[in-house]
Amino acid sequence: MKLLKDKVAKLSFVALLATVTASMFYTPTAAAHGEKSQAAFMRMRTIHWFDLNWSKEEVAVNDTMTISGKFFVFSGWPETVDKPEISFLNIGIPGPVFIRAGSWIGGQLVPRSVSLELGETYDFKVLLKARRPGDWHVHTMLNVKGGGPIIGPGKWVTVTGSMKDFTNPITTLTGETIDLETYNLDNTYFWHAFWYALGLAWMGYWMKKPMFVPRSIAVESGKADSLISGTDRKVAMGFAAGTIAIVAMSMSSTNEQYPVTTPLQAGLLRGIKSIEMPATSVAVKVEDATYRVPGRAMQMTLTITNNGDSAIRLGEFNTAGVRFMDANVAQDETGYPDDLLAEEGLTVSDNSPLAPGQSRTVQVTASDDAWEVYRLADLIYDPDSRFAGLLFFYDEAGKRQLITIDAPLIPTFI
Ligand SMILES: [Cu+2]
Repeated sequence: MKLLKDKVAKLSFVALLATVTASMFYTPTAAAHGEKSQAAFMRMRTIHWFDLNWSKEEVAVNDTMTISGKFFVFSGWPETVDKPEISFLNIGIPGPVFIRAGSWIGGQLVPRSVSLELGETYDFKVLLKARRPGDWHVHTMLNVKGGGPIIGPGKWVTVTGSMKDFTNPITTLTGETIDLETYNLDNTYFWHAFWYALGLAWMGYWMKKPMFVPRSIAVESGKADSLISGTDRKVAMGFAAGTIAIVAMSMSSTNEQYPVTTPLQAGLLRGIKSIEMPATSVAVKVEDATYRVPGRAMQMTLTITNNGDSAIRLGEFNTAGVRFMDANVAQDETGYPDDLLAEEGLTVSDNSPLAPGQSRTVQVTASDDAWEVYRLADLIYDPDSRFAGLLFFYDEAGKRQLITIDAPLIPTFI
């Protein structure tokens, strides 16, 4: 019986070990990092990222790359997300695998939060400097105070080299060049170790003598005063005076060593310049929009009117970072993330050139597995079944027009 028990115990231990080991080596590669789980209507009705460009797909430690593009702040912003009056242009990476060497909106450096306006379009650029080797899914993102993170499309970028080579030099206004990667670390370590040691010394002084039972008895029998001797008082005074002296002296020596210091720079940046979007000559009316549940496509009936002087065709529908394209009209040349790019995902019942002055009602189907993979199909769970997106029309000269659409999106069931 005992033998059997031992065997069972041994086997379960082996099984446990195997499970732990297996789980240690199981690293699924997630292609999205957070955005999939967010409400679909929220992703479709907040920030529209477009014209994104990642300058590199592979970068060595210490080298830089840029992510640039534009974002449109949707006018029909959801009620449950605070308006982007206090927002921060962030980058979605697992820790500082890159450092953000700079970020700009409308040509202005934006190290602080900014104020954005509904209905405006902004251009942005983020300069990243590679720090940790690996394959990283790099997202643009916007943090909205009172709203949360609004995650843009992510693209895989490979960093090569060795992290120990990473440096982050800056030249201060006092003319000194320092490496922010290691600057002041020794000093931080020294002072924390010093004060920690002093705390231990104080405890050590008292711990030399018996600590608990004899002292408890002494206190209970009314002889508490006998526990603290004259020497003890001197040592206590020594610690107290010494601490104050060290604080005062080190404070003044620090002021001597760093005579020019400024407070932390903070505060909202207002007046961020948006892009003047060219006037559009296409009018689009969404007659209805549906999506089948389950399914991986949405259908729209659009009435398109061309008020311009050149014939136009619909090239792209973009919602929540997923780009549905009609390959006959427009192709992506930016290396847009594969999982978000439906190169032939857009079908238009009649996508022949729409002549100036003409109007046409067409059936448009946006179809791709991204609709399911990125859980836009999960709109069925959302409390507001409305969508929004961008339509890109191209005229004969290849000139592009951007139209935003927004309408209820009604599910159909089988
Ligand atoms: Cu990701």
